[in-house]
Amino acid sequence: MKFPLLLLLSFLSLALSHAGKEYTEEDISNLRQKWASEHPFGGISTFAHLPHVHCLTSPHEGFDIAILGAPFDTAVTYRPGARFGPRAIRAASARQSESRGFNVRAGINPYLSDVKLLDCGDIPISPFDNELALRQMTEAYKELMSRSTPSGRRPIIVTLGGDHSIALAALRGVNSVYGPVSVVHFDAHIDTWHPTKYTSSWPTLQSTFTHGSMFYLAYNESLLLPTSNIHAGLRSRLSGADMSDYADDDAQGWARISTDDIDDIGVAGIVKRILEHVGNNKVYLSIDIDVLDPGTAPGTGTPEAGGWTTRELIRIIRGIEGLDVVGVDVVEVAPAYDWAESTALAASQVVFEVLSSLAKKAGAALRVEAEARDEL
Ligand SMILES: *[C@@H]1O[C@H](CO)[C@@H](O)[C@H](O)[C@H]1NC(C)=O
Ligand SMILES: [Mn+2]
Repeated sequence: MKFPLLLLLSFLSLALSHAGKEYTEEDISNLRQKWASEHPFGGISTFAHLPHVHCLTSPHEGFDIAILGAPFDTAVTYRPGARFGPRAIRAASARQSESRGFNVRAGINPYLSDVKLLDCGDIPISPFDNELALRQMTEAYKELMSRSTPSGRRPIIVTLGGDHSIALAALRGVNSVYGPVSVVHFDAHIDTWHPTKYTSSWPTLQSTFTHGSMFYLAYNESLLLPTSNIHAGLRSRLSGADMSDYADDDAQGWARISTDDIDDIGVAGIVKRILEHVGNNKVYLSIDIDVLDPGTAPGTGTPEAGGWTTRELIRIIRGIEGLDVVGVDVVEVAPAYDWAESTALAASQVVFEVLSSLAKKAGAALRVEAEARDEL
């Protein structure tokens, strides 16, 4: 009997040695002490080093605000390449982090607040079939918008585009929870173009879905509140020999602030017009990086000379921080045409400013709820 027992013991000790060293809580805490911190240039690239969760497949992981990539660019009218936007914006956000995230302009560190932020990764979107792509994006947004935050509210999704057409799917998602909303749209272009404004002798249903027509389609699907939408930063050429594009835009319920208006009414005047126009409505905030001057942000699909500086855009975004924003996109970053990450850097700063506003508002709402609970 002795021999088999010895054999058994030696097998056991072999098995234990494979299990490796035993760690105490103290060992683990020592390891954390030594290795947990990340340099800005290190680590796997998520937005601002936020934790990454594949949210679409993790329904039990609650979050208040999510970064979501929409790497899609097969609905563009000029330069493709925005499918690489989410990666580029994440990489350019590397110097943002919990430990260096206090926003002096906003007076908050969005990464050190009560509000739970995640990087939800990217939606897998077909690059071969735009009908399927739109269906995939729509389902993804509806799925994520149906989730609940840790305090039982609806989450806010901040999308990194992708070309601008992704906004149609995001608006469908927002609509599935809130019904029609106001859109505050920063862009050099109106993007309310009727699909027939893109001349083609080969009309198909699918070719009506583009990054210049998605707000027309959103209007057509009644996703927008009538007369409560506003563009800011417009300066592109229009179709034909008259203002009929603007007449169409009027008919779809939009007001317009041009790029040049900043010289006449300043940042404060622009902020005032946006706030007066949308008031207390729920707002979808859509920021096409081509609203910036291509000298600042060359890495984009349809650049238009003579735009705003990043500083001007940031000051406008800070000015409208009180809006009731329920969804956001920052789109049209196409890094192949970028210089020294400047477009991606501008986009990552814009996202930071937006996250600061969102975290400030959501944090205040959480505190009000907590106080109400304490009084019970
Ligand atoms: C939307 O487009 C369809 C097809 O062109 C049209 O029949 C319908 O009247 C449009 N709806 C609105 C609200 O414009
Ligand atoms: Mn656009």
